[in-house]
Amino acid sequence: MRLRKLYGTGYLLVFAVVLALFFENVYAENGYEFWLRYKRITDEKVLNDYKDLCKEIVVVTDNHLVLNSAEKELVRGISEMLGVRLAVTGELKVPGSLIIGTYGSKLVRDLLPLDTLKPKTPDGYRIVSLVVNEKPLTIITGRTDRAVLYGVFNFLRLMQTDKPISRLNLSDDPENLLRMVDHWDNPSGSIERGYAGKSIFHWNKLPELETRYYDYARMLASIGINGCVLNNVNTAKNNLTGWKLITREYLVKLKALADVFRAYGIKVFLSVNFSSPVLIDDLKTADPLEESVKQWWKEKVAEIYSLIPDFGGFLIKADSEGEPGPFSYGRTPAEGANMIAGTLKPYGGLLIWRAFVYKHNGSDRATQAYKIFKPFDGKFAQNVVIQIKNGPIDFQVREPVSPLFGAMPHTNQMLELQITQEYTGQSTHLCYLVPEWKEILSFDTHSDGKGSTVSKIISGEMTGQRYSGISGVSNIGSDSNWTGLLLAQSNTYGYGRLAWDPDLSSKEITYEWVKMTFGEDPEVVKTISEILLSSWKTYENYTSPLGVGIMCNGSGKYSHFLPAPEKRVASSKADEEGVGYDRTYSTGSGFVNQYFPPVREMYENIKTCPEELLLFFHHIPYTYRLSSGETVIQHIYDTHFEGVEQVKQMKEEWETLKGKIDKERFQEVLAKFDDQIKQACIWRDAINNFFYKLSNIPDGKGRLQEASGESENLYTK
Ligand code: GCW
Repeated sequence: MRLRKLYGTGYLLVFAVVLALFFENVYAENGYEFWLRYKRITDEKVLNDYKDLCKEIVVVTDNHLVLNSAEKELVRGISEMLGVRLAVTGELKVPGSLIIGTYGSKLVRDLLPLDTLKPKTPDGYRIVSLVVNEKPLTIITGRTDRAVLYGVFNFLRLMQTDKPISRLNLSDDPENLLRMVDHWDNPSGSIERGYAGKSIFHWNKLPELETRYYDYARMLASIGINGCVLNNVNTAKNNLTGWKLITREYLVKLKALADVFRAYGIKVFLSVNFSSPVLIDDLKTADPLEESVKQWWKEKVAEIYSLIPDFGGFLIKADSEGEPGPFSYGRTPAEGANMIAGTLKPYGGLLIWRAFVYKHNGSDRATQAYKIFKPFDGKFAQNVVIQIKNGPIDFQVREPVSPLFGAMPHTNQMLELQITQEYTGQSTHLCYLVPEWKEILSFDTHSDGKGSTVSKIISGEMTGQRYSGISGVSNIGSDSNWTGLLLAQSNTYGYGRLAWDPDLSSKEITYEWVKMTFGEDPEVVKTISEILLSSWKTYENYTSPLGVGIMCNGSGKYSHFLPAPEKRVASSKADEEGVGYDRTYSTGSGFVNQYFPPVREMYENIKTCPEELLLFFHHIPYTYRLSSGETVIQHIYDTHFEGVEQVKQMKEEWETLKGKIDKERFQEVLAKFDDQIKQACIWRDAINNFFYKLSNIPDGKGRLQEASGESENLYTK
């Protein structure tokens, strides 16, 4: 009133606008917080229910690093979501306490003396609601501090997704022991196949620490990640310097990062070069059977563990794409891996050895990894884990599962997925990969009869192998929203959730992420979830038909982004009559033989081979009729036209969100859809015209002419 009298209403209005602008800027959403946004809960009833159960935090073990992180997160999350200031104490006083601590602590022991739902694994957490002397309490516990941290993140997730937190009785163990993220970051700051800026690891400034390191570790812990490889598997080719990271100069820097990650329950790993003794200390050889070489690794590993006692171990890309390996010395992968693994063993370290090994020798690349590794089943040391890409080629939008899964039952195996979208649209195309990963994980290899799914193999359930799990090539970079394409954060999130629990459904994961990232409005949740869930198939539609595989360009700035089907004839086997790689055993490369029956027979027979993989396994005339009654060529044309329409539709659906989500993120995503439409047209026209030229069969619906006008190649060099 007084203000109005003094200045008149005009001033008040200006004041209000300035204030509004100020708050808008302060609270501008740029994606930095990931899904850990902890927005104030606005529903009064929910807010009050939550407040009654979150009156104070009781931490029952003092001064423990990981538990401190759990406490900090709980305070932060609850204060922000409920708008309250929480007291943190060491003893129980009021109703509505949240108790965090391990089973080992006295209070938890007293409150849960004979807990029948105790988690089975060290990382499994337990959340229980109790009533003691008529007072409601919540206990978040587990066998270890790390488990408590996971429990805290899950408790906060319940609140972020509007779930009740009274009467909780949860016990949740991760399916996989190793839940890792692999960075392909180079010490120089560049990232191989990175599309979100530069590396977040600043080796030139370390050991100086940055807030971003802590925020990154928090994010990883929130989805249950417990291991992180900090550098690229390519360590020396094209003058890369990743091999230097195990020199003293860098180990001190690594120690600083390891300290940050440790507080969030994450072990650090490094990619190392197999010829490190030669590169670093000028040894004459890196032959794994040479005493001097063994001694070198022994001393190096001892040095690393003296600085970082919980160092995770090494990841090695050996004998592959220019990286050296035991083959150079006439030794086997087992001889190479076991020697280095032996030096890590006394410290509990692991040696992760990649199965991505092939040669450009004219033989079917899909067959090679199996031929190289399978003979060594049972020959690898117990702390060696063989890391296998999901498919036999290379992270294509559609590939069959690698036949190595289940083929080495006496060897630790782990699955490698690619979160970064090298072949799936990089930071321009929305391609939500969770539905694809679900298909991979639930694929039945029949390695030990029906039900031998990839997820049961990599969790060790089928084989009883001790070290197993999953790794994902990171999509994180220095962009303010971390992933470049904002919606690609859903891939990071979904990866972590699946690594923890492969049985979660795509829909569940998607809804969680959307709610935490964009809020509770049911229309918003439904619209964004549907967009995400359809995007992988849409991308497949306008890029690569029927599992044909690589259709993109190979090198240069836009490598693996633009279509170049004319350069990929060696793998698509497209000719004037037909298309597809004959990998059958009766007439083709014999790759199908590497699968267990009845999978082998299913792929061998053109009638039982799943149509989405038809061209991966068979060479087929363009006039062959698919189950829809369409010919292969017409199917190619149709899906490519349809794919572009689907992208346009995604954009239209996104537009309905205007005013329902914040302006910044709304606009950012909208602009990306415009780019995606242009790119989808380029793909559609390149693929369709390529097949038209080759087959000379026109589109039955007469669209090819029109289409070529719509795509303008923005990337011509
Ligand atoms: O697909 C290829 C990528 C390379 C990558 C390699 C690998 C790190 O194009 O960039 O190198 O796979 O997985 O080793």
